[in-house]
Amino acid sequence: MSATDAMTLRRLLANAPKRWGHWGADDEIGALNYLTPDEVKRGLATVRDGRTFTLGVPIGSPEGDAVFPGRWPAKHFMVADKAGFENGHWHPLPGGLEFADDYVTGFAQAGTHCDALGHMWFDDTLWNGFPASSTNGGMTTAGIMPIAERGIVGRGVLLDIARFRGKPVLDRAETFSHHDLMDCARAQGVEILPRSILLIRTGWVGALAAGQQSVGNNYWEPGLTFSLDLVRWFDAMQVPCLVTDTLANETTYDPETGLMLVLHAALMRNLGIVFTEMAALDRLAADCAADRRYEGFYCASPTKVSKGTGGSTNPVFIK
Ligand code: UVW
Repeated sequence: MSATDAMTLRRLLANAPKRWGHWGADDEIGALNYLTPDEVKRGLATVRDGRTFTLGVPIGSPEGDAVFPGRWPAKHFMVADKAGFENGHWHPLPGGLEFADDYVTGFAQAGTHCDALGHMWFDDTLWNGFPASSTNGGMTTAGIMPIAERGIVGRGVLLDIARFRGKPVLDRAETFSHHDLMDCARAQGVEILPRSILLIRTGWVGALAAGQQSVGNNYWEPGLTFSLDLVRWFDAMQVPCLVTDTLANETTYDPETGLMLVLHAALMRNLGIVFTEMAALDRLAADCAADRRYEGFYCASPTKVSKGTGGSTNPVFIK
């Protein structure tokens, strides 16, 4: 980023709200603090018939998973299998049991995942004012562990922007705002209450999986785009966690300034809103469209990666 870009980002965020210190100088979970036991009960109270939806995308697929440019897909290797017993590499356990073991390696930010609040920063400062140097060699502040210890549990609201706009999937670089979220909620007959976990469907992850979109040069995904009003709205609504079916939860470039991933700065770094990305929302969305119920109990927790910048998750939504 050039010095001018950095100045532009500072200017954009100069009057935007910031929640540093709000939950104490040591806080590492930010807006998850809004998910009090009452919010967990509010989420539970939305459950009517107990239908469950898992929101994780598969990883380690032989053809390669979609990942943000600069990353590579998870790799999955068999370490022990029947062939290894047949060729004498492995021997049955006393009693005769044999086993299959495997090894999975990949980016913490590949597949459905939560970002640690310190995953992105600027001006050498992470969430809550922690120094960027605390990322060196592993996240000693604002890593994924405190979020994983806490869990993300509450009332979830699905906002199906793609369906609301009458299309299966949003276009490359197509944007929407908090006004669109409110209009979508109204059309769906669901209320976005303060402290609701927002799940926004664009259709993008489904389109990537189906090969209708791909990650390549000039990658530019659809999504929310920065405005001061939008950041103020997220703050006023006390949104604890933003879940989307895109790789990075926001349109890749701010259409006005060309800056990249501005909401990672405005919502994650400054407000402490936890980002959960690459959720599979198509099946849930079809169900919500069928029964016109767009709220439910949302429950997720990332993997406890020691000093990690993020962690895989397979959230469960219960209606
Ligand atoms: C990027 O870092 C680009 O996205 P994510 O928030 O998935 O980690």
